[in-house]
Amino acid sequence: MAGQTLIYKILRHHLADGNLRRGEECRIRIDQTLCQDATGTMAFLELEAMGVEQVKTELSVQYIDHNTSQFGPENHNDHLYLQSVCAAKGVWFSRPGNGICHQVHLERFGVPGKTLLGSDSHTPTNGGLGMVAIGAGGLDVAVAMAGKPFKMMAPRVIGVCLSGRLRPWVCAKDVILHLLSILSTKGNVGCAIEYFGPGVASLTVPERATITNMGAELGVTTSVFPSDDNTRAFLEAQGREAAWQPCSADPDAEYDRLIEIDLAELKPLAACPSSPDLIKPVAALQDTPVAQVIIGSCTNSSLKDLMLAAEIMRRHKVHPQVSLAIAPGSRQVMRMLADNGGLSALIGSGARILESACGPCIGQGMSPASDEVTVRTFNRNFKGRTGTAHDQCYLTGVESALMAAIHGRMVDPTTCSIQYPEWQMPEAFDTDDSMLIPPPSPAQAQKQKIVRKETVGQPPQCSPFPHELNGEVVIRVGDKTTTDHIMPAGVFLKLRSNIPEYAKEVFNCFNEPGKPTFAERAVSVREAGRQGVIVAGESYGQGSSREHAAICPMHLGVRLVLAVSIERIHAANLINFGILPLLFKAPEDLDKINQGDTVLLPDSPGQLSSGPEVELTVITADHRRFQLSCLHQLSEPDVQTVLAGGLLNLP
Ligand code: MIC
Ligand code: SF4
Repeated sequence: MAGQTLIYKILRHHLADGNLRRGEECRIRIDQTLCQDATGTMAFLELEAMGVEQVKTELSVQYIDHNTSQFGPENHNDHLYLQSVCAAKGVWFSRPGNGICHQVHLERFGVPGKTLLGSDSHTPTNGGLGMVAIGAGGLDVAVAMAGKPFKMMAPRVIGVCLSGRLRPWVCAKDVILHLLSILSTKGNVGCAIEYFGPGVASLTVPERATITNMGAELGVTTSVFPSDDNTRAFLEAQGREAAWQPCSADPDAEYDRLIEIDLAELKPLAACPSSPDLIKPVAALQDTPVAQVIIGSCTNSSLKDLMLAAEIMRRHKVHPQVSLAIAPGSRQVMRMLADNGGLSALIGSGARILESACGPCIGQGMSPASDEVTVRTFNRNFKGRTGTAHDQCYLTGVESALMAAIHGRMVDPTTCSIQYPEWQMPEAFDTDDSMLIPPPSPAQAQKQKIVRKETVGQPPQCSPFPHELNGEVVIRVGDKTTTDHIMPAGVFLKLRSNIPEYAKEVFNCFNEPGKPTFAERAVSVREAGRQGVIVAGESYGQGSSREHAAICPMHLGVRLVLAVSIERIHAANLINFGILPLLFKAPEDLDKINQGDTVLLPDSPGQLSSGPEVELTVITADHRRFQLSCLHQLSEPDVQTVLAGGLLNLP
């Protein structure tokens, strides 16, 4: 029998139900959960609706890192709700200013060999520590906090064998951008990535975390590195040596697909506008004028990243045509940078220092000028995510971003004459946890009053799925439609706990001036007693885990999404909120359906329960009628969830 992959070793250890056979459904025990505020408010409202008194995980943490700009009372109202509900339910609370959830979790909580479920798609960042860390919708995380196992498909494992060592000026970000150039952002549903090989030992934990972080862009379920001496060194320096345990795949582990990467052969790369898989060497972009550079986000804002920035900017000034902004990933990073003089070097160079939070990564300020190039060390560059409709956003590692900040144009960093500053992991990080509030004793928790200001809404409600669906196509969208396109963040992020208001913005990037908006069209379909239908191409629902991309369409009466393919987290969110995800049996049928067409699904309980095939009738706007064969990938419990109108309607 072949040896085991690390992912399967960890999954086997956590198996609660089902078989660990690739492609089959299983349920795994979740040791830790994390939530961030933009998804956490809804997750906790759902947890309350489920009647859970105290969370049942080993550890659950709520971070405030996304909605920290606080224009108007909404964000702070959410923070107060979250702080109080965490105290009532037994959850750690990371206060605003303490940093980005994934970075802080890596520093203070992640444990090799454990499972982590987070209501954020970049939760696999902690795979850099040897965890099976998975992103999910808020409701799935609430269910895990309630102590129930997480339902997932046992993944196909892509083994990535690393050899060699990165050359100076080539960085961990280039590893994952290279992988994105091979695997792209679509077609990887049901896969997971495991890194192994002699090159692993040359990468520090923060570098590994950069790589696992952007596995989210590939659409894989999780990405994992082994836990080795570097992991131990990192945990020791965090004062958490007791959390270390070694874990790795068996030497003869078999992978479903093998990719080999010689780190020494990689070049500095960039993801070009407007998808993380449009990869070019920075050399091919040489001399492209750049107006803005931002270093930060959960991908590239560790102490290692920012010390590199500080060491280089100590001897350089920001180009007069460039605005350089820096958002340290955590308070720990910010403080160590301040104490060792790095912050002063950055300020001296002309950099603008931002809060330790997601900030510009989620469109909270720093939107670039129209059509000007912004170079960011982030993980997503979907059109408009910067807050500027006509943005030109490139994603690179810190090295290439700094070159752009100094020269005002793209420069391949391997061609520069600057000495590459080597970084040594500190023997001890600053481990002041005073911004982390631990859960009180259960007795104290019982006395905790939950603060519920007027803008903190209600958990969503949905009626059972209609026996005979009489739908109308409210929109038809193309390939790679992301959850940012479905439910914009940026200035609308503050509406996350107010579904009726937020729902007005569904698909707002496709609204045309003078014509009814998506929300208005959906509401007229709903008022006519019919159900809304969304038709989409490949890889629908890429990107963010925001369950609002299901909840808000559901609020507007959408009950069916018909697509060529649907990404994992979004498909789960649709089911959780009573929307039926169906796939075209023949992808070319996509071209036969248009906005305004009628879609009939007779006998939904019978059709959904009798196998994967579903027959629809389509009546086009010009009265042509035809049958359309579709497929569903729902398990029997999923079918029951959709028919009940979502998970919250089930006992
Ligand atoms: C993102 O990077 O898109 C976010 C904002 O972190 C999301 C979560 C959200 O929409 O609140 C994610 O990655 O899941
Ligand atoms: Fe925050 Fe950006 Fe990371 Fe999402 S990708 S968690 S918005 S820093």
